[in-house]
Amino acid sequence: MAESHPQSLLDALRPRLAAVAELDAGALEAEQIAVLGRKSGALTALLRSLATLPPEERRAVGAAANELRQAFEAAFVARSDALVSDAATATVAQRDLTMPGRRRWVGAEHPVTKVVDEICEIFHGLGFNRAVGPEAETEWMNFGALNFPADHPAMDMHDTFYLDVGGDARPGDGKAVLLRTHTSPVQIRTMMEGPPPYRVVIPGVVYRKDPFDPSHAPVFAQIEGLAVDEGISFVDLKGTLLHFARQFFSTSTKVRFRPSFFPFTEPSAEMDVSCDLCGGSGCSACKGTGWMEILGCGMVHPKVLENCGVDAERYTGFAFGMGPQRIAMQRYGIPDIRLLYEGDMRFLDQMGRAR
Ligand code: 2NL
Repeated sequence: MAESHPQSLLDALRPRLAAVAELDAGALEAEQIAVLGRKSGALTALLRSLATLPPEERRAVGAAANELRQAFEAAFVARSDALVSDAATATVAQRDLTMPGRRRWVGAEHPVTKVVDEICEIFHGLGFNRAVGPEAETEWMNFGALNFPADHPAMDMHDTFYLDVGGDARPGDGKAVLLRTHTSPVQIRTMMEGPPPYRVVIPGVVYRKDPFDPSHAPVFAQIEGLAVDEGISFVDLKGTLLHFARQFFSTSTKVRFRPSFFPFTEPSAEMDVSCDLCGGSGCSACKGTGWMEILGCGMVHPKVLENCGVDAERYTGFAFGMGPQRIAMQRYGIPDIRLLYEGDMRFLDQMGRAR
């Protein structure tokens, strides 16, 4: 019979025990299978065959075989642990400890938030306080009180988001509820609350049925301002807005006023500022004109004052409105308004690095 004697098999395995400590990961796995594998391990087979031995030999060989199995098991575990810790040490050794750390993202103010806060701060320095109000308004608060004629195209269903809040209100009757198309209703509320003087700036979002394209959005930011007191004239409007432009852009910024029309102001104007990129000589930012349009303004229409219970014989005022998103796009060179809505961290990260 070719089957080896149990004792000589034990003698053959002993030297392999000492060699375990030198095996690499692959050889270790092969040796574990060859010695203690459940199906074909040499020692496993020997332990299984103990039952066939004569009793006195079974005891002696059995004790030696079990001792050897425990020794192999311990050696395999020890070698496996050693290989794992060697690998970890090697990884640490490959690390470049002189490499600069990665800066952690700490967030940045959104460019529109920065522009809105800066504008409000400048007007705060002139005695204007911030006011806010609801985004859902009645048609009267958004249009009627502001002297819009009943057939004004802005009141069309195609331009304004009307909300169906039940009841029998219909677009055009003043009672219909809509998403405000400008922040003016907050000024209306301010004036209805009590007598002048008022000096307020109103930042907020407004809604219009516009496409979402590079220069339009159906939800966008606006800032309006209002000053009403005894003896306020167009001179106060010009002086206030010139001061604002020089604070916000630069001390050498020039302004010009062009006649315009709004139902809620008379007279009305658009204010341009000299382009601070080219200094007025003409560039891509100002489309070659040397001027950038930044706001609309005018003297509050007496009808609007009366609609709010303010005595238009005694009080006069000026008002203005601007789009802080357009101003932020001009200032930071942002080519597409949609970038202001996407929350793309790469964009916000660039903004965080901008001044
Ligand atoms: C623009 C023009 C403007 C106003 C807004 C206003 C509000 C009241 C009374 C009178 Cl309650 N006027 N707001 C006045 C002139 C212009 O906005 O181009 N905005 C982006």
